Amino acid sequence: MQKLNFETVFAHQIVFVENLNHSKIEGYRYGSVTAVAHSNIALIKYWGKRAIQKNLPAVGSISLTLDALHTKTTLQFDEALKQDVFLLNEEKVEGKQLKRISDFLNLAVGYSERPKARIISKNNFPTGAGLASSASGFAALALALDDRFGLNLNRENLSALARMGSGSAARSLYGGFVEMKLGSKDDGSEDVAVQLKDESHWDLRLLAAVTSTQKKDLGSTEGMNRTAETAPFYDAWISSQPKDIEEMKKAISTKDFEKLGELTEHSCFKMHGLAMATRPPILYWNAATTETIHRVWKLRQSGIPAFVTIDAGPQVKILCLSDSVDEIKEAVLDVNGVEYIIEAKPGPAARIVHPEKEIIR
Ligand code: 2P0
Repeated sequence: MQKLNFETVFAHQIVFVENLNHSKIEGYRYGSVTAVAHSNIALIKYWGKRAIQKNLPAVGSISLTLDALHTKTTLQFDEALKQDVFLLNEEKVEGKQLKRISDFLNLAVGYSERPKARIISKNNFPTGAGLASSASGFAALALALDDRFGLNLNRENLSALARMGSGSAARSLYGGFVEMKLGSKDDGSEDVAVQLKDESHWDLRLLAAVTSTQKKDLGSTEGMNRTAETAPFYDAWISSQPKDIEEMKKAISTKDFEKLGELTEHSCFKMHGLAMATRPPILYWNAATTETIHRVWKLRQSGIPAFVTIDAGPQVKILCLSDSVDEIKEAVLDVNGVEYIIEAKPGPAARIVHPEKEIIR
């Protein structure tokens, strides 16, 4: 361990910003570590923050971790570096995106002098296109950081750390069905994610119909802050969320697929309706998004249980059961503008891996 003399937010497994100055960490580990975290799909959506600086969500949310979509991140601290180096999908990242990573490391490690980091990250899916790359990215980074500093944070505190990077990242620390809790305290101590059921609970399928691999014009953070400031239905969005959360938890534990699907679609369209009512309006969809929604609804009318959900991007995610996958794929691939489909199952928790042993797909 290399000794360091800067303050940290990690006081007794507590990762609250106000605990800066409370303790000193021992130091960091030489060499690199590699972590893998999977993306997640929100069944009950997160949109809006109650505290921007600490990144505290304004609503709780529920997600499903996805096996097929992941980020693999190798992290090394190196005192020889003059600034953080971030390679994403083999390309050097600079500017705003690098600053977001550096700010996250500063926040986690402390604002004082810290060794600079070399971060090599790979997503096995399109980045910044509404497939939750920031969720898997910050979850993997939080885990790698925990390892390099020997913090041994428990999962809840790891989720709080990841949340500081990106709200949805808190959920990617766990496998299966996950709840991001809405805290009431200003310090964020209750804003942690917990696992509801692990990935073996329910053999669902999530088909992501990719309609564009372009990066979105408006990031989620900016979008949700604009919504909070200008959307006339924002208060109703916040006040109606607890009921959706409770009903979704019941649908998951009883494996009620119709209810799970109905609630998932409701939360999706409530969020997008809210985004559309923002000034200026936010619309993440393209023509193929809308066409795919209608195609799935048509399939449902013909007796195939399938439900859509959409995040901050134009991809349509279709929740279904394993025996209808082929039929749905065929119908949706036929939609003009659908480029390809990613098939996912409930995925595992974020973990430290041997860099060579878990090959990115
Ligand atoms: C979600 N989304 O629950 C919702 C649904 C997109 C639509 O969380 O500002 O990247 O970094 O906390 O987590 C995407 O927003 O936002 C998101 P920040 P994040 O998955």
